[in-house]
Amino acid sequence: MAKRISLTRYLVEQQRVDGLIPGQLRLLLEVVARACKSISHAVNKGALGGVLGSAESENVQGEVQKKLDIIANEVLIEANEWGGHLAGMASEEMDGIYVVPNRYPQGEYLLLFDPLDGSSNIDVNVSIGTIFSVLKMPEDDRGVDAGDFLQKGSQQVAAGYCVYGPQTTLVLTVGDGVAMFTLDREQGSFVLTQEKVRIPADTKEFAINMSNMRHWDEPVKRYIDECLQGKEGPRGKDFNMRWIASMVADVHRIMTRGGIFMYPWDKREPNKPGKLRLMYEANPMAWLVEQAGGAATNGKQRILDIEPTQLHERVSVILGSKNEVERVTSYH
Ligand code: P6P
Repeated sequence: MAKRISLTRYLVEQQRVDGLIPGQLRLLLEVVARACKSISHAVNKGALGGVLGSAESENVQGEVQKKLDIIANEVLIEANEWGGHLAGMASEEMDGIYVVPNRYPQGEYLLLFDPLDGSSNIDVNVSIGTIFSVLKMPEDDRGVDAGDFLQKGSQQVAAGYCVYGPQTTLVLTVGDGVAMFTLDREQGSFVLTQEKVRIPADTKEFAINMSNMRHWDEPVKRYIDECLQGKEGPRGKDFNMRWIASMVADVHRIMTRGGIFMYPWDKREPNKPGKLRLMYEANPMAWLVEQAGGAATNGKQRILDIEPTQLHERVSVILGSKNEVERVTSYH
């Protein structure tokens, strides 16, 4: 069996090779990985850990919080606040930003995360995950505030997710391609299991919540309708559909075998640009997908070029196999 390379060794060697991972960023990524390991253990306990079900509270999005949403958020905050590598954090589960307390040294990075995405799947034992994005504090800065987080996705210095499924897999980019690490529970460490991940440019698999079809805009209806017509239709081939309703799991399938994922704008709430959040869901996933040779747009422009105006702003998401994303975008 090929020699197993740990996450730590991979990051150290990458740091030596291309300097894309300064020491503080390597520390940040290792701390986040350790936090994901703790979250994985909590998730895997399920009913035995008394962690299922609702926390009887709502987050800033007005969504009912699951106990594990809050646990995962606390794990990430507590793991990262003391290390001296961060100036602040932002989370789907917190209204405002979290400034590293004065009793700890301040670092130059900003960490944004959805601590447990897909939490409606927790109680039914379907894969869920953590999504994270890393930005740098603006140079001339005198103290972190919410405005420092409002940077385009193209400014990210690291992005990744950890999917808690049959395996616990950490997927990471620092701008030099995408690597995947599988949690070795016997060693208690993440081990490199794939690098230079590539998404095929074409696919026969689309992921969208079909129950919203009557609310979609015409370009999305046209694209899906053509897929449904199969071999006899304009696409000349049959398509398959998947919808796990856990973005991390749907995106991981696409990172692994291609496909197109869509959560487009729809007429249900016309003032909302989409359901998914730009800063800590769409931006990290868009960078990972592009780093693996795929594409990610909001139907009209590259997601990574969107200038954010609010921490929790939402966006329409079309991402995955490059040729399919370009086709849908051309229909808009
Ligand atoms: P729907 C999970 O709540 C999430 O934010 C994404 O992970 C997922 O892709 C989407 O919402 C599912 O939404 O409307 O199909 O339940």
